[in-house]
Amino acid sequence: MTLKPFSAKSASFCSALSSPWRFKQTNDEAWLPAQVPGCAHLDLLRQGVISDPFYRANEREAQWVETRDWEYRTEFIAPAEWLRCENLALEFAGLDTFADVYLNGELILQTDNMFVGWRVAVRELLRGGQANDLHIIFQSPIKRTAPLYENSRFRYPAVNDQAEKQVSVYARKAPYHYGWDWGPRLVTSGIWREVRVHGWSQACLTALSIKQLSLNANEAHLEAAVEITSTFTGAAELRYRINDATSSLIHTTTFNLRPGAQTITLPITIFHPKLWWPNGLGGQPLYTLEIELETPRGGDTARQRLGLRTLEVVNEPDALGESFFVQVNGVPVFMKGANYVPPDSFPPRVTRDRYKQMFKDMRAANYNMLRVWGGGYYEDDYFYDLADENGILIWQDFMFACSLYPADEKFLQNVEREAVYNVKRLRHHPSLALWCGNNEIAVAWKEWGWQQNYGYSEDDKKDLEKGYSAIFDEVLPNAVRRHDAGRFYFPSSPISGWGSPAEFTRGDNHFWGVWHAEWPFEDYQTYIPRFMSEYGFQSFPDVVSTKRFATPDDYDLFSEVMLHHQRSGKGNALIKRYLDEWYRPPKDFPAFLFVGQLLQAEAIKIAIEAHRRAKPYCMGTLYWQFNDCWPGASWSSVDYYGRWKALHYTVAKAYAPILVSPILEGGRLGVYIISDELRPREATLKLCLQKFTGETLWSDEQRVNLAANSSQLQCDEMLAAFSGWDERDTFFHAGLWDGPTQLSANTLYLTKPRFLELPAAKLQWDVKPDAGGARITLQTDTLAKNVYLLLPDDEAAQFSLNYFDLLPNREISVTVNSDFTIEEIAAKLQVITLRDSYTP
Ligand code: BMA
Repeated sequence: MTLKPFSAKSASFCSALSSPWRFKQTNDEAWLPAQVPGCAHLDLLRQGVISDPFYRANEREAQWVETRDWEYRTEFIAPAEWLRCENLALEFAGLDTFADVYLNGELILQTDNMFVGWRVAVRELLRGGQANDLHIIFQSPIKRTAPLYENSRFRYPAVNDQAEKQVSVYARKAPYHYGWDWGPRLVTSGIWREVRVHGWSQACLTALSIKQLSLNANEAHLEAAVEITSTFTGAAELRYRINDATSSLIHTTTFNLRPGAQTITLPITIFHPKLWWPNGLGGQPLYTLEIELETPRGGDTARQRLGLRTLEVVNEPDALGESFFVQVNGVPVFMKGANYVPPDSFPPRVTRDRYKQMFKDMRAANYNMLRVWGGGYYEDDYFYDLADENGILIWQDFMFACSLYPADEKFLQNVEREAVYNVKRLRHHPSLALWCGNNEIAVAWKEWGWQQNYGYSEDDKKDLEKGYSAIFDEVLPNAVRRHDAGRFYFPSSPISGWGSPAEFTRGDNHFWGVWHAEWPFEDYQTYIPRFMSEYGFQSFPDVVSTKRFATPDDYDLFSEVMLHHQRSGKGNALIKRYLDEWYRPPKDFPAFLFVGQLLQAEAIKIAIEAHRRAKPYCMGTLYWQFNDCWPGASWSSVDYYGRWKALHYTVAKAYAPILVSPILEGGRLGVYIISDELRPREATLKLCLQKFTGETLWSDEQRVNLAANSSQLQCDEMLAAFSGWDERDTFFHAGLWDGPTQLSANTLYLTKPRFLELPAAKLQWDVKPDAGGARITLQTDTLAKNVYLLLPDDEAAQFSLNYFDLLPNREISVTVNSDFTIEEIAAKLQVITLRDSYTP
């Protein structure tokens, strides 16, 4: 059905300022071309002044940029359309960070927070018919905050700030810019989000909030609060409609406007509402509310999308401790996902295509939640639109992580402005699940030794605790209460630490026993919390990605470049230590990169399956971390260039709606079936114990009833009851089938890979054309463990499956997208197995 257009009488507009920009360092004479949105580093890179800071150790040579002041300038002619408006505002969606903004020589704005958007009325200052000069001077964030650091009574902990003088806490600027344990230090300055011009006459729409009053199968009742700013007194008309392809009913209301700000409330009813569900449980229908305000000589228009669902975070004492789970449309939903860090050290170069691809990657791996972690920035509107469309619930941290912060009046006001701005910007997204005050500050204060290591006096401690409380118990929750009432807020993630088993009964947990404390992978099966919001294990990018930032001379785990691209202190040594325990020594560096990824995937597979088996005691698993801001060693499952690591392929399987999970514990072989589906179903469970050569020692087939939304132990056998097996050459396989459709399959080895006697499999494959690439069909006689496919010269090639085990006498089909011809693919395709990583 076609919708009638609105009358479109209002002459308001909002458009990006598109005139060309120039930039320079304040002390320089010459202006150079700039790109806006952008930042000084990106402009310097384009001008050839600095070299790619991601390549080898170039980052070091770019450090001077953070200590300089940068100026940006553009000239623009105001078109007649603008000048017809009674009011014109310049809107800066993001200035990074300490900016003085001049229009035609007049100072119109001073900023100190990269996380907020700014709006300045400029009608009086704009010149008609001649060029207007917009000039922005960014003061170095380091120099600007240095006096605060120097004059402070004490040092604030900022454990990831990679400078000697840790000034990051004084600036409301993305913390990771100052360095993190997975990223470089590149402290940017610039116009990092769009500059727009908004023009209107008499009245404009400044904000919109939609409250869902009730929701049932027949009707949804909503209330929209429309904030209006007016320069006019008299009658106005407001027309609005909800678009959902079946209805286009326009409602009209008239009222009197007075000068200043006012709010109009609109009742909205949606009949037969379609519910929004997280990925995996249903669709993501979205409605659009369109509003048009009309006054005799002006007005404005606005639109906002919405989704209908109920969502509660249930965090309360229960018989087992303290729950932490998400309930959507009345159903407790197990959360599967990861932690998200900024996808680039330079945010303005993240394109829409990149965002789209990231959400495709999350969906392909069966995510239903992503935690936007507090050391980056509040993401772009487009990011949250994609979360809505893809059913990815967003756990939104406020941008505070692993540090303590000042809490003087000025700082608190700045934080309040930031919180209100972002809460109002993001609250309408159906994907928004919760707000969290900060990352790890509460546990750090108690358990990371800050109180001793920083030499605080008792008075210092009291002040720091008071300051903490002012931000996380007052300013932030008040902003949520006032502008997003009803949404769950909690001050700090995690709620519990991992020092004692009792902690694992309460709330969410970041379990870093594995990795930071060097505990064994098996501990993931012991330390299971009510909700696991962080845990992880590192790997390097694969060889195709590594050659983009390093040369073959750097191909050594302890080379200068590989150490430079590892920012977690003892990271490379840790990878090696765990690798030695689990795998045979890789024969060379490319083989190490391959096996290092298997190691990471192994660790996280153990954890995810343990968490899912423990449902509903445990109701969520978010591994650290989905993505990267640069190429290097990290806990990510998708590397900086967008290439899936072995981990991402493993996660896709481990997060499938139905999972069969075999486990060997003390000689008992248990097979669990976990279903996230909301309906029960029947299936066939096929089990077998096989030699690597293909000989079947035992097999079984049974019909099983899968209860909805559950984890059940389906089968429990003593391994010793079977004969003929040897842990070095035997595997256990479990497959769950619905007729010819495989719902889940899983292979369990009886010992660590390094003890396996892997046969020299005769792997054969053929390559046939397939839409946009090729289909590769592989066969083997004996077990081929961890088949790794790669097209070394095609950095964008993505295989539908990779790093998989091909079982004896089986066949598997894999598709790959590639720009190569089919002949090139066939000729260049490399097929490697785990056995090849240690045999010459
Ligand atoms: C967690 C995160 C990050 C960090 C990661 C790996 O604590 O919150 O601060 O990058 O661990 O150490």
